[in-house]
Amino acid sequence: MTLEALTVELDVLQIEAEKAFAGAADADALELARVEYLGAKSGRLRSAQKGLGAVQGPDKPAAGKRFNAAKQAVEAAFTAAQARIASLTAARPAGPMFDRTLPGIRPRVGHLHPLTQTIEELKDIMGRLGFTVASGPEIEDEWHNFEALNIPAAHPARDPLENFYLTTARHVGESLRDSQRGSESPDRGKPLLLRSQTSTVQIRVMETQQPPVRIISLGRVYRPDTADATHYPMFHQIEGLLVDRQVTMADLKSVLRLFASSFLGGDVHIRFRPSFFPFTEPSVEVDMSWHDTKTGAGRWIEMGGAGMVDPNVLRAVGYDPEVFSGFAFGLGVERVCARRHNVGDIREFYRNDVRFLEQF
Ligand code: FA5
Repeated sequence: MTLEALTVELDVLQIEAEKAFAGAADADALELARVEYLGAKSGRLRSAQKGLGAVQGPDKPAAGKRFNAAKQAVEAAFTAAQARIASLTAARPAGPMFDRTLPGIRPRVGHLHPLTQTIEELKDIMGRLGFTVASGPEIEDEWHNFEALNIPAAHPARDPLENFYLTTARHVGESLRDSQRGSESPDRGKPLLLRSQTSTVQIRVMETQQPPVRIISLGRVYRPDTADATHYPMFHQIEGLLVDRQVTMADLKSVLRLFASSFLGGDVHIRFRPSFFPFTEPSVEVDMSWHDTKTGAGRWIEMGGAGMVDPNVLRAVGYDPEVFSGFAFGLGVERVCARRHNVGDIREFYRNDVRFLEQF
């Protein structure tokens, strides 16, 4: 081999090696290039070194010098590429981007709406007093919402302006009362409405069950009331009904007092004010009082209505009022819940503002 031939070979080798190392995109590509140019057994530099041994005579020192220069240049190109790829890898680590030293993001855990919490708690308290939960439909007929509750056709409570009558739906005559009466339903085609009180469930239960009856019913009711701090057009009531032999007003008051102190705390007082409901006689408004935390004064708030089940209602469902008596009550769940949590406006429960709701 001549010095010129070796020089040309080394020139080409150096250029190609520098290009290969500079172009290696990752550690794998760089390793392939290293084996090709710097491989100990069959790398191209190693082959060139063999050619060096074939250069004879006075050219030998110059050939050795040229070989060493090429070797250093190729090794330097490799080292530079190694550093470049190492810095790339440090900036963008392989595998998923996960830094376990970063502070975590606490997952948002939802919880039940305060009204739902209240409903569950009321069921629990009344369950401990021996009342089981009954339910009825929100779309009702006039029999269950009015007539059986001793609210006759001419009664102002039946005014279409006081109720949400449904203009399209009509009774199809499928109620239990209808089936008990035979195939021809007297209610077929009669108007339906969104129930305005949970007292409807009293009737539905008594129609299908003989005394003793001891139930509560919780659910939505609808009235065209203007929304304000204590009213909403859709709200919830808890209805209680106990029918047995020798039930008295004293039983009613005892149950409501136990109920109030369990739910609102021991310092709550209840009072009955004489009132009127067509389905109870005598009837009362139930007020509850507590100490206003701001003024320290006691305040009475109306929570619902109650009374002894009217004999006409007992008769309407086939009970003998000479044998059985009972009490019933109906309280507004929004008002009870607002009282419990010191919320001044029941509309807050329906604004769906998470900042408000997550406090409960
Ligand atoms: C009744 O609905 C009777 N059915 C209660 C009853 C049951 C009496 C059994 C006797 C025997 P009243 O219309 O007063 O009664 O409503 C009862 C409670 O519901 C009220 O005291 C109040 O707490 C709540 N309430 C009434 N209207 C609204 C409304 N628009 N928004 C929120 N709560 C209301």
